[in-house]
Amino acid sequence: MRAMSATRRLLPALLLLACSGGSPGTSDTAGSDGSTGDTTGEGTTTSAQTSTASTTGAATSGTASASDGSSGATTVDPSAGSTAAETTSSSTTGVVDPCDPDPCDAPGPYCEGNVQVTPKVACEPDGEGFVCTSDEVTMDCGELACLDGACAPPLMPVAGEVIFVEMMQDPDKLSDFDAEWFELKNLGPLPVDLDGCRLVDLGVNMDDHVLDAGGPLVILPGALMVMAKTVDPAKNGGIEGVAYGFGDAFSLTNTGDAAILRCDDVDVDVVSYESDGWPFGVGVAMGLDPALEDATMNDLAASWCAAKVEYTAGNTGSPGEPNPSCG
Ligand SMILES: [Ca+2]
Ligand SMILES: [Ca+2]
Ligand SMILES: [Ca+2]
Repeated sequence: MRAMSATRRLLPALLLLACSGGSPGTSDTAGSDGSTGDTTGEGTTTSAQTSTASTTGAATSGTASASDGSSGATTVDPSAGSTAAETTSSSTTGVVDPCDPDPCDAPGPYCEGNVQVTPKVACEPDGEGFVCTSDEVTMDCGELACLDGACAPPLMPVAGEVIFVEMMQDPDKLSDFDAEWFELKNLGPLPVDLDGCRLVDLGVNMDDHVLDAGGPLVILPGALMVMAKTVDPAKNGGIEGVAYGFGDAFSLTNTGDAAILRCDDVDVDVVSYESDGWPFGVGVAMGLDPALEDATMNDLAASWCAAKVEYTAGNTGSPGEPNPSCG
């Protein structure tokens, strides 16, 4: 592995050497300049040293062997050349440029919600001084999450970030093994990835299923996601767009059960319901009142109400659609 890497790294170095003339004398000179490159370009130097069968201790041997023509090739460094060029040009310029060096500091990119904001600051001469003009470029991260100023793969949700908002425990005219489902909502400001999270109960069925979607299972901010026994609308009661089918690995027991979304060993949300006092029934899903969307509020039976609108024959609920108010 190291050898392959070293060979790959060595090729550009050799090409560079060829372009710069490649005589040992040239390499020697560049090599001594390039010793500063060891601190900034340590990876390149290290791998090239390995391929020329030098001993270990890359940084020190790089400097010491600068007189050696072969290792000099590794230290022909574009940064050394550009530094020299800058020095030359600035020393021959007679006019003082108030923007050189650039006195205007641009802060790094940052996040506003799921939007990456990149400040753009420019220096413009103004009389004998200068002004710093600022602008910004924004980019919605979409299905990526804006994290530390960059669009990156979404993380798993933290506690309370994704909650259960609707459940069909006891479908009518359809098998419970085909037509149970529940609906999740992302209450947070960022997309989150549920792949690798687990569906767990409190021991009724000993359910403990790892969500394995074969890739990211992303729920966008403010969005709903339906998971069901099966993604097949012909079996699940005509529900299109089911994001994940959990099959027999997870059940919503009619007589009382718990649904737990556990991510990275954190209980993101728990709903533990009883058959008495909770507003679900045969062919009736229970939906969380949209005014009470909260991981703690949904622990209470009073925060939920029975669905009234039929989504398939004999069954009421709003899978994939916002719940109506319970008021
Ligand atoms: Ca059931
Ligand atoms: Ca809860
Ligand atoms: Ca719904």
